[in-house]
Parts: sequence; structure tokens; C-alpha cells
Amino acid sequence: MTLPLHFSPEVSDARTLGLPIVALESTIITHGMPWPQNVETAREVEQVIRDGGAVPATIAVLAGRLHIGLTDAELETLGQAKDVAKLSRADLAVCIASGGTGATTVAATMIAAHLAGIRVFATGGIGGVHRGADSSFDISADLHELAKTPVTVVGAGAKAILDLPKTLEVLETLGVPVIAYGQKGFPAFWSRSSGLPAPLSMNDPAEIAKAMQLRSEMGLEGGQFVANPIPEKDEIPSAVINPVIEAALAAAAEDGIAAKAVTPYLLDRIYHETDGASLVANIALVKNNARLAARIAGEMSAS
Ligand code: PSU
Ligand code: MN
Repeated sequence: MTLPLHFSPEVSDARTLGLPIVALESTIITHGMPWPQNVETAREVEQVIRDGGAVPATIAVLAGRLHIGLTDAELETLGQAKDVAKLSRADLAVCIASGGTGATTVAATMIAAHLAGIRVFATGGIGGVHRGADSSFDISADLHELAKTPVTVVGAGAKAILDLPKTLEVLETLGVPVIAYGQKGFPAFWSRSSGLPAPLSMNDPAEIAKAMQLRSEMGLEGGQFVANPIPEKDEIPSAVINPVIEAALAAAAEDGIAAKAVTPYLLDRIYHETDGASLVANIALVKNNARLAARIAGEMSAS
């Protein structure tokens, strides 16, 4: 049996020519942003990567095929589809086997990127340890994936809807390098500062690429997480966003939201409570991450 990997024409050409490729996830499209901004953003993010000299590969499962790169029509269809599955490591093979359609989270996108030989992936933020995890046991599979699969993931830190100190502790336990880009502190998605120091800090995409290369040469499995702070002009100060987050968390508890539904529920709630400001910031930070990922991918291809 051969793996049903399906490359878009653009990604297929890039592979033939040996061009740098940056993977993109699709859960952010189906579960992270409302339509039509989700599709507009996905297109703009792809363009940022092209402008940065790399080729974008948005990843999703469509009718049982694992797509590495989506055409514009596929992107549009996925962005408007209802009841799309949210796929992580646990669900990916089942979705393909049953001919289903699903959007890939950070974990599933890393797996697919690795299968396709793509070493860099840009997203908004990673999943992590949820607040209250000591009773809910809700820890994102993204963290374990970073420990297993050799892909460099660029995100704007982790959202303050999570328990950030515990998220950093788990990443440390799992041996995942958490590298803040261009600052010492760990960024908190909508805000540049979480108030926590980042375990590692780097300023040079070439060195980030080299570190990944060295990990594989040393036989260290797993990837790296590059935490790229949202640009200053786009950030929502923690003093503004934190009360909104607290209210959203309280509402989630009241509504009995659990498991996969938690992150999409909180994002939607925060979007409405900030009159869309959280989405504007989210779009800005994803583009900023795409820009950096294209530079890292370029350095990896050059070495
Ligand atoms: N970050 C965003 N928007 C998102 C997500 C992260 O800015 O929609 C998604 C990613 O796909 C991530 C997932 O992998 O949320 C984490 O979900 P969970 O907490 O259920 O593991
Ligand atoms: Mn979870």
C-alpha cells in the first residue's frame, strides 16, 4: 500500500526544483477563524511565504487523501465547509482510511510535513497545557509531537488561554527547544510578553536552521519551537486581553466544554468579546510567522 499523499501542482514543482517549502496547518482555517477571513488570511499567508522566496504547502485531508498544498478552489471549499474533523496524531490515519475530510492541527501537520520532506512549518500558536489540567488532564498532543517529529515550528508563543508555565515545563521535560526569536521573553500570542523568560533565545534564522540540522546529526529526535513575538504595532496588551480570556475560560467551564472543543470555543468567544480585535492580531501574527519561516526554510535549503 502506498501512502495517499497528494501534492498540489505548486508544491510538486517546488520539490522538483528543490525550492524551500513551508508547511501550513488547516485547523486554523476551519476551527481558528471565521469565514471569510479564514480563507482570505490563508491566501495572504501563502503569499507572504512566496514573497519570502519559499513555497507554501497548506496541509489537509480531503476525501481520504492527504494533501500537501491546496489549490485555491480547495482552500475555498475547506474554508466554507461545516463539521470538518479536527485531526491530531490520533485521528489522521482513521480519517484517511475512512475517506473523510479533516483539518490538521499542529501535531498532524508536523507528521504530514515530515512525510513530505518539509522541515519548516508556520502557524499561529501551538496547543499546550490547559489551565485546570491537573483535573482535566487536557494537554495538547502538539507538545508530544514536537518531541517526536523533526520539524521546526514557528508560532507566536502559546495563547494565554493556556497554563503557560506548565506548558513550558512539559516542553522542557520532553526535550523540546523553545527558542524565542529576537527577545529574551516567551511571547503570549496576542501579546509580546507573557512575563515568563523563554528557555532559549536566538536572533538569526541561519543559526535556527543550523540548530535543527545539528539535532538530526546528533540523533536527537523531535523538532524545535520558534516563538516569534507578534509585531509591536499589532499586539493587544495583556492588561486588555487577560480579563477577556478569564471570562471566556469561565464561560467554557460553565458550558461544560471539553477535549477538542476547548480551543475553538475559547477563540470564538474571545473574537466576539473583543469585537474582532483578537482576529486582527491573530492574522498579523500568522503573517509575521510565515515571514520568519520562509527565511528559516531558505537557510535550510542553502546549507
Ligand atoms: N493556534 C491558533 N489557532 C488555532 C490553533 C492554534 O492560533 O486554531 C489550533 C492548532 O491547530 C493547534 C490546536 O494545533 O489549535 C490545538 O488544539 P488542542 O488544544 O485541542 O490540542
Ligand atoms: Mn486538548
